[in-house]
Amino acid sequence: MSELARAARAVAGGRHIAVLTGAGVSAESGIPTFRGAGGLWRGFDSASLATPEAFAANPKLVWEFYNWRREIVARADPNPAHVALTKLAGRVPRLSLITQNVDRLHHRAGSRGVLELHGNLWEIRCTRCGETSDRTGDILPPLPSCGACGGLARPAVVWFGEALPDDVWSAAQESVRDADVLLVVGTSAVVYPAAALVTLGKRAGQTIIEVNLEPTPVSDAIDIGLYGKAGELLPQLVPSEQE
Ligand code: BV8
Repeated sequence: MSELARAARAVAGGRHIAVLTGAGVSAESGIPTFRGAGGLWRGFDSASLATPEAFAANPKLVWEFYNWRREIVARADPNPAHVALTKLAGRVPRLSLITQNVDRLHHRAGSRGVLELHGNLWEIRCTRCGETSDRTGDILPPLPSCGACGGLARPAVVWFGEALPDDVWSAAQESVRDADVLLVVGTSAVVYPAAALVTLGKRAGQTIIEVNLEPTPVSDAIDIGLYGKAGELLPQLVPSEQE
């Protein structure tokens, strides 16, 4: 039986599918990934701009980086990988979608209850009073200010060195602990604690399926590896209505 057939069989028979996605699931929507060729912006490594220190040192530059990403995401559409996960949620008893992405393309594809480990690009948060506001689709000024107190606002994402939102992180661990299948899609699995969800799944004895262009540091822990584009592979894992 091919790896693809094994994976489709595991998914169709799953009681609770946990899915962990990374930037690779949005690549076919034209969103640059964090690492690899797309990971550079004006010669800056994306990760070096995604830190509180970079923002404190040069908020204007960091906002230029995030406004550039907001513009790209605003013009992008969910791709067949996002749509397949939305469909899959309706074809299995339970699906938990956990993402490292901040583009909300899963939401735009119709996924519900998405656990955003690293926040999102559309909301901004005041660095003074903490007020968070949804600025989806807005073109922001070079240094956005808080609507409530006028303080400097920041992107409502989790930067390197910052803790993940407690409630989201606990819910993600809970979902993986309970799942019997873990689908790891389009992540280089180098960012923690998100990548630790794979080890958690392994310990829980579930079937782990990796969908990526290439193997990653968690590839030894998985049971089935599907290497190719998520937009082409994920639709083949969705059980038909009859199944
Ligand atoms: C924390 C939001 C503690 C911002 C992001 C040393 C060892 C281990 C860990 C650490 C360490 N030093 C520091 C750390 C911790 C650090 C970390 O993990 N660093 C790594 C880089 C070494 N982690 C943190 O700082 C985290 N916080 O630890 O806090 C703490 C606790 C209490 C109190 C205070 C502090 C916070 C991490 C969150 C950082 N924020 N994003 C923003 O987006 O601007 S992470 C960033 O990387 C993105 O969210 C991205 O999603 C994420 C992971 O990257 P991927 O999604 O995997 O994307 P990537 O480009 O890497 O890979 C794409 C993959 O897709 C590739 O594999 C490619 O082959 C594949 N692909 C491409 N195209 C396709 C495809 N696959 C299929 N189909 C395709 N078409």
